Amino acid sequence: MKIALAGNPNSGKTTLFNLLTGSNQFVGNWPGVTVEKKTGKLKGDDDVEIVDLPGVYSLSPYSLEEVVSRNFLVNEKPDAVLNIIDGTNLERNLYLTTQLLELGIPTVIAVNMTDAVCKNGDKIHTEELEKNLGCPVFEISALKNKGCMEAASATVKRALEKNTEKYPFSFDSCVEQCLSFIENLTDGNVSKEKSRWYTVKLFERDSKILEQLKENENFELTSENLSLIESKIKACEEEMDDDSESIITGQRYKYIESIIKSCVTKKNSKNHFSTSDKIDRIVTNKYLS
Ligand code: BGO
Repeated sequence: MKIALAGNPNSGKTTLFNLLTGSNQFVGNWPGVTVEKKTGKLKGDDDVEIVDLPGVYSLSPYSLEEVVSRNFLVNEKPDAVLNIIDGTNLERNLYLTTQLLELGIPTVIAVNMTDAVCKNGDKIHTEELEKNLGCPVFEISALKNKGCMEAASATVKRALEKNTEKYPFSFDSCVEQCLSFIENLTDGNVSKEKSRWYTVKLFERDSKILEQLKENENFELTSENLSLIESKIKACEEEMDDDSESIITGQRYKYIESIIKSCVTKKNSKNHFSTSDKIDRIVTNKYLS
C-alpha cells in the first residue's frame, strides 16, 4: 500500500514523516528532477509505504514541486493521502486541501500544531471540519507525538475501504453548470473518481491537463468539443467578470472562509482573515506561485 504525505511547507510534514517511519527511510530524487524524494515504511507495518511529497501550497502547474506532487497523485495513484495541515494557519493550508479532495483518492486530514493552537487559546471543532470536508480529521502534534499513529492507521483503513466519501463543496451555480457541461463531454472516458479533478482543471485551462488526459485516461477531446468548452468557459467568465482560474481560486477561498467561521473559535476574534487579506492571497497565489 502506498500513502502520500501531502502538505504545505512548514506544516510539520518532515517531523511527521520521521515519526511515522523512524529510521526506515530511503532518500533519492524524483525522476528527471533534482527534487528530493523521501519514502519510508510505516512503523509496525512493512506493507505500507509512505511517500513524502514536496511541500506545496497548491496543485497548480507553476513550480517544479507542484508538478512533482500532482503528477505523483494523478499518475501513480496512491492508495490514500494523509494531508497534514498547520492548525495555526488553517486558511492558507486548506487551499491545498480543497484541491486534494477533488482527486478522488481516499484522504485523511491531520491538523498539526494543535499544541500551539491550544496555547493560543483557540479551538478547532474537528467534527464540524469533518462535515465540511467529507473526510476524517485528526488533531495531532507531530512535535509532541500526539495522535500521529492514529491518523496514519485511519489512513490505512480508509485506503483499504477505498473510501472516497463525497466532498460536499460546490462552486457557484454558473461554474457548476459549466463543469457539468465539460463533464458530460468526457463522460464514460475518464475514470469516475478523477472526473472532478480533470473537469475543474479543464475549466481553468490548465495547460498540462490535455496531455495527461491522453496519457492517463487514453482520452482525447476533439477540437470541436474543445471549442464548445472554450465558449462555455468564456460565457461564465463574462457572467462572473473574471478569468476562469481566478474564479476557481476566489471561490475556494470563499469556501475556506466559511469553514473557518464554523470550525474555529479564536480567542482573539480579530484573527479571522478579512476580505482584503483574502484578496491579497488570491493575487499572491495567482502571480507568485
Ligand atoms: C523548527 N507543534 C509545534 N509547535 N511545532 C511543530 C509541530 C507541532 O506539532 N510539528 C512540527 N513543528 P517541519 P515541513 C523550528 O524547525 O517538519 C515545527 O516543512 C526551528 N528550527 O519543529 O520541518 C518543527 O517538513 C527553530 O520547527 O515542516 C519545525 O512541513 C525554532 O514546525 C517547523 C522553532 O516543521 C516545521 C522551530 C531550527
